[in-house]
Amino acid sequence: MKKSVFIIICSLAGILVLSLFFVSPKKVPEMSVDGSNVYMENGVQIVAIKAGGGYSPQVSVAKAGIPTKIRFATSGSFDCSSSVRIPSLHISQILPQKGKADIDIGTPSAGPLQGMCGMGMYPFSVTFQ
Ligand SMILES: [Cu+2]
Repeated sequence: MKKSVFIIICSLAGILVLSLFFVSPKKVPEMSVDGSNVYMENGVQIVAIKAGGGYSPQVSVAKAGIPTKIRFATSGSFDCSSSVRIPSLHISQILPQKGKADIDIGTPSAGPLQGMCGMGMYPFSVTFQ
């Protein structure tokens, strides 16, 4: 009797450990190639990206040739994704821990724009076309 209880507990623990191993990490990068996070506001194109534990969507597609701002939304983000860098535009900005911050990127020409967190650990990109 005691032995079978022990076996059951052990196998439950085993299943738990295995399921954690298979289910937990590895976030699939969220992509938004349909432009659903891109909209116009007073003649300015807004690319909305959430920051916190990385950037979401990690890949966005927007239109080239119009004045554009990237609007970062944070909600209690204390990790380094609240420090944004866009090296090709010499942009380096600390986002508020909670709220929204616009980064004006001017009028982008066609091509990809790469950004990342302060440490270069979390990437994001906006492809202008
Ligand atoms: Cu980082």
